Amino acid sequence: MRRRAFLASVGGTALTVSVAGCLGSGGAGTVDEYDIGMSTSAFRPAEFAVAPGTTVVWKNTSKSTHTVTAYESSIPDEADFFASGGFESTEAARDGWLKNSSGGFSSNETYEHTFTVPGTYEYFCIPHEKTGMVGTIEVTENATRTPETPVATTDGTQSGTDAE
Ligand SMILES: [Cu+2]
Repeated sequence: MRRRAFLASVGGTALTVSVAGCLGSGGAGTVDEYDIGMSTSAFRPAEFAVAPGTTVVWKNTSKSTHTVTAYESSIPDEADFFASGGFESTEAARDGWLKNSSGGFSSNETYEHTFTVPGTYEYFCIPHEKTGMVGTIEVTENATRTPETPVATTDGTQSGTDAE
């Protein structure tokens, strides 16, 4: 338990403590806000490896509208299908996009999915599939990106702020 009288009497010591705290959070704040960026017509990086249980964050770093849509025939059998917009199949996602651009997300918006089943996942962006906007997620125990090395949240809850 801390005593107010004690804190009030050691202002100099308190300052030292707060500086040490800043250094600590600065070290933790060097991670990026997302794993995979999206340029005008590409996922960057297009190939990304994560350990099982990792939540991958995509961020639209361009001015174009994109989707993240799995090829349901090119993901592990036991894996959950994933697509921005929450569709349950590749066909439903294509339909949704054609009818009202559903599933698309615009500049600076993010989409995330947690990968639990090891294997190879192929996905694409519906409006830019023809120009080669496809990507691969490899879920393997050997990946350096793990649930223990989380990216910063993009909703402002991260305490440290890095320079751009
Ligand atoms: Cu796209």
